[in-house]
Amino acid sequence: MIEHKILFTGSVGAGKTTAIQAVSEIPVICTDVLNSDLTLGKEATTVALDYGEVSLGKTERLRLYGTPGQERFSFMWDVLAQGALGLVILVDHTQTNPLQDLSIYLNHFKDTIRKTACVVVLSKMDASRPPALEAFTEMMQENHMVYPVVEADVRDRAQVLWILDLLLVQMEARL
Ligand SMILES: Nc1nc2c(ncn2[C@@H]2O[C@H](COP(=O)(O)OP(=O)(O)O)[C@@H](O)[C@H]2O)c(=O)[nH]1
Ligand SMILES: [Mg+2]
Repeated sequence: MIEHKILFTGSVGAGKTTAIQAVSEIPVICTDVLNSDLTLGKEATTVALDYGEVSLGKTERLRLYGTPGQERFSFMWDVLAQGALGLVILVDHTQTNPLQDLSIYLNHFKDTIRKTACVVVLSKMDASRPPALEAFTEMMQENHMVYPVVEADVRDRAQVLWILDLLLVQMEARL
């Protein structure tokens, strides 16, 4: 069995836990606790990590890790990024400045991104205005990062599998 480690990151509420739960074949190990920060408007939030698994055929398995969203837990981001072969950056497009949210993760994970595969996913599009997709691709280009920027509903298993496929295609192209 060949295993690949995939990391899901992005701000609080962007859909990391939801995405992993949508595809995982094992019960997702989830370390959400009651949120002490009421300004985030969420009852539970991920303080350490999420973990799930999905197999692809009989020979490959993806180990899916979700990072804690809040920047004050960013020491965990580096620990989790070790050995990752692909990074999914989730951007909650209902937020006031999704571009700025993306830049936090592009900056923090820039070394990982250059070494691995990456997909930027704009989430919660059903509840949001239409995206300025060019602005996102421009930001990636300014950082010399040529990776897909897509819209997806990560509650939908098929769409999360599609995101993983976008990563795998890049990983294969590198081999
Ligand atoms: N309306 C809408 N809600 C979504 C979508 N994706 C995720 N959610 C909801 O957003 C909430 C936060 O998601 P969660 O996975 O906990 O975010 P995390 O903090 O990144 O782990 C959950 O209640 C999800 O059901 C979406 O595409 N549209
Ligand atoms: Mg979470």
